[in-house]
Amino acid sequence: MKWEGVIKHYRNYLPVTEKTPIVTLLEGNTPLISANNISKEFKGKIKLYLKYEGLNPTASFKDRGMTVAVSCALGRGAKAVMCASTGNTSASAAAYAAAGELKCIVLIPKGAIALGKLSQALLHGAKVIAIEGNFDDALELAKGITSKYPITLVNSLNPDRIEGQKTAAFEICDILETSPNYQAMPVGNAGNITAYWKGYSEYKEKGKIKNLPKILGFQASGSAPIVEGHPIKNPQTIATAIRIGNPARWKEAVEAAENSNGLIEKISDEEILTAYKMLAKREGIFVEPASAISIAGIIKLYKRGYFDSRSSNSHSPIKIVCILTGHGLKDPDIAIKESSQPVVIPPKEEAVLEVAGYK
Ligand code: AN7
Repeated sequence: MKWEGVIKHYRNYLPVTEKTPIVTLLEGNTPLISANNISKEFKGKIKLYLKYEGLNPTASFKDRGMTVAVSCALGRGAKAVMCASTGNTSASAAAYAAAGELKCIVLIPKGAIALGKLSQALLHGAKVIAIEGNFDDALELAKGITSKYPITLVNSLNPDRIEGQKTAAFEICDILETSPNYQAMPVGNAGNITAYWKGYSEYKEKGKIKNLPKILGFQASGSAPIVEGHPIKNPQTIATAIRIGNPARWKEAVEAAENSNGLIEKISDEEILTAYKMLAKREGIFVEPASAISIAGIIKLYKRGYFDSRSSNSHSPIKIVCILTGHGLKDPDIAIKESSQPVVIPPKEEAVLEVAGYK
């Protein structure tokens, strides 16, 4: 079947009418990949799937929400959109605004967004404004300005963003022909966890799935307001995408974890980087550090015995889907920093063979 983007595919579930002008870059329909090599670590207990959202048009999951947010904004006569961003939202907003011929203004924390994301927002022609502050400061500004001026806020506080992003949950169920037992994902501003939970819940209501997955959300240790139970003034983590100290959808994130009988946990930068390299080296999948937290989280819970009691009454492995939210090329600096550098040699066969281990 011809893929025409998430709005056309799931339009009965989305807040669009015949009149809504659809701005799409044919986002969605991302692969659900079996992590056959990493699954070996779990000794048959877990079957791990990876939802590779880095393969969306701007290389993150934000595109699902942005197609709906920008289309609906345009339908309501908007001329401009604004967001605060740790990077991916700004890249996506800039691209969809360009496609929809809207003005786009993005507020980013100065010096704290990955190179790939900045290059996208700039090249797509957004007005990129760096704030001498963090994401939370930028979001406060964006909320204030969009409440006073005719500019549509396209952060995930905008319900259209959540509507679009819930389509990833539909895709997972459509492909598996059931729901997974668990779903693991990073939590930053907490829009995406809200969206997935809404998606699964709607599919259950419609009778498309029988059971709801348990939702496992992960925050970086230095930026874990939900886990700590209070906002973090100066959040820190190498996973800049989720360097957020006061999530806008905090309450909804807690509800998703509690109502699904899942949890929200914190993971150290070291564990994130280990999983980041493991995904690249063992599965051939390149993600940005924030996305690797899903795998790091599952490994941590597995080692702790979290899944032990949960599969005792079944012989088949438990199905876990990890959401890989953004592509590795978004943050090339960290990839290079975490790798050994190329060996420099004279252009001689002997020298190549020696370095390659054939001599
Ligand atoms: C790769 O771009 O908040 O919990 O401004 O880029 O829905 O915020 C990005 C968040 C996970 C967390 N993974 O999702 C932004 C921004 C990646 C991300 C998250 C983000 P939410």
